[in-house]
Amino acid sequence: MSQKRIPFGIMLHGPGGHMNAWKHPSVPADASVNFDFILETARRAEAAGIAFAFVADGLYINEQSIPHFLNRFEPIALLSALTAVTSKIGLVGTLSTSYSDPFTVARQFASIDLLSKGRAGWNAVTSPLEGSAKNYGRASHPDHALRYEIAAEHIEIVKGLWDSWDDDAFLRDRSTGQFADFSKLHRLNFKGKFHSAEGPLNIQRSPQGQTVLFQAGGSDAGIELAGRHADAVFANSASIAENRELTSKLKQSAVAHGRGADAIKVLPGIGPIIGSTEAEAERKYGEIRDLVNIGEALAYLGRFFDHHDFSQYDVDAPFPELGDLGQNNFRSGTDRIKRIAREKGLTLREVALDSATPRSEFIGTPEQVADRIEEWVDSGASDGFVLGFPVQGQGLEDFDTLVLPILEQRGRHSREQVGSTLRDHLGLPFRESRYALADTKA
Ligand code: FMN
Repeated sequence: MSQKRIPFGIMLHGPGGHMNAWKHPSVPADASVNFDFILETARRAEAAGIAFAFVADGLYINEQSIPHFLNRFEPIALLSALTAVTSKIGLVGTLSTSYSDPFTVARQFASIDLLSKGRAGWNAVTSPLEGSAKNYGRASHPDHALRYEIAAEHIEIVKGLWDSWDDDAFLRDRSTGQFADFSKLHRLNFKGKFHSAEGPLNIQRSPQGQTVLFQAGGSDAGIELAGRHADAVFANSASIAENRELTSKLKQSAVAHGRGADAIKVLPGIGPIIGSTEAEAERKYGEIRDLVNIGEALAYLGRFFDHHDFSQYDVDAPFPELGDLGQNNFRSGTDRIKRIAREKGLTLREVALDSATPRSEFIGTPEQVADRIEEWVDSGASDGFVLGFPVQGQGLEDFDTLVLPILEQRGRHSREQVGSTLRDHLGLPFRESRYALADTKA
């Protein structure tokens, strides 16, 4: 067994990943807009040696949305607040390529990167919810393939703009009066199908070279985009076998794009539930499962299918035949839900309840959870994890006090961060500018 350190991130999702986490006594009911609670979580994670905090996002809500999604912080604003009151933990935020402008996105993340001294990450998502179009005055939501085409172009522009200035371009030499060396300025002059930007960007490169690029989306188009551009992938964690396959495809995609297999870190989201005995872990799982009733679980399931109304079907009949429904939303997720329902012959009730409170492989005693974590990494199913505790308060407390000490003992974790930038924390090298690389090759 290799003894490599395993990087962890933590979701900052208010009360937790479970749809009704806000009802759990270990979190404040208003956690999604309670900055004191979010800060306490981020600081505790920072002290525990967690590599980054991760803020997810969405651009459309309605009465069927997850309750704490109805009232939550915009990621850039939240990360900006956290830059000043944290000093080590990476800060990753979600921002949609379908509903943003590359020049603005490049500025926003370059600023957070500089404010945090090189700790920023951008989770580039394509936005699965069709209603988003209505909030941005668009006639329609672009379809899945088009969203990925837009994303590829968008990211290319952002990365290009991030290299506008060489690392040593700003001389600020008072003796000569020269502020910047304009021979070290690069105009991108990008004219694309969806976006264009001349450049340069009005901010310097980051202490880590460029903001770490995360991608979340596991369809073939998502894997292709990640292989081309992503430093890290936030993946679903359905099973070790499924993740081993996804990880291998992502690494192959990186290699096909002329990058190393290690250039992309695959980090599935997991929600450990830990008890001092298996029975206690089961009791905690049961408590969380009981936070949701069948009507709420049907609405939760519906969100993956663009808020499809599952209450119209008999819940105790086999999972309904849905045709192409879901293809234009969380495609990789909806494909999996349909496949598992078919393979296991599940009823709609079973699918909805499983989806609202998934039975992950990470429920058990501290030793069992630590073993499972090592097993995933050592068998090539992941490079690390994003901790998305079903309920944040209890989840982080148990992981920090019960699981991390075991991983520390086994040499797989340390409370000391590696280096100072997010790239350092994740074992990614400083990102050289494309112009510096071209000079090296010339
Ligand atoms: N979309 C968002 O708008 N906000 C998010 O925070 C977000 N997080 C995601 C996390 C994971 C693990 C996955 C798999 C997807 C996430 N997405 C999010 C949606 C994706 O960006 C994408 O739009 C959707 O999954 C469809 O692409 P796919 O079929 O390639 O998975």
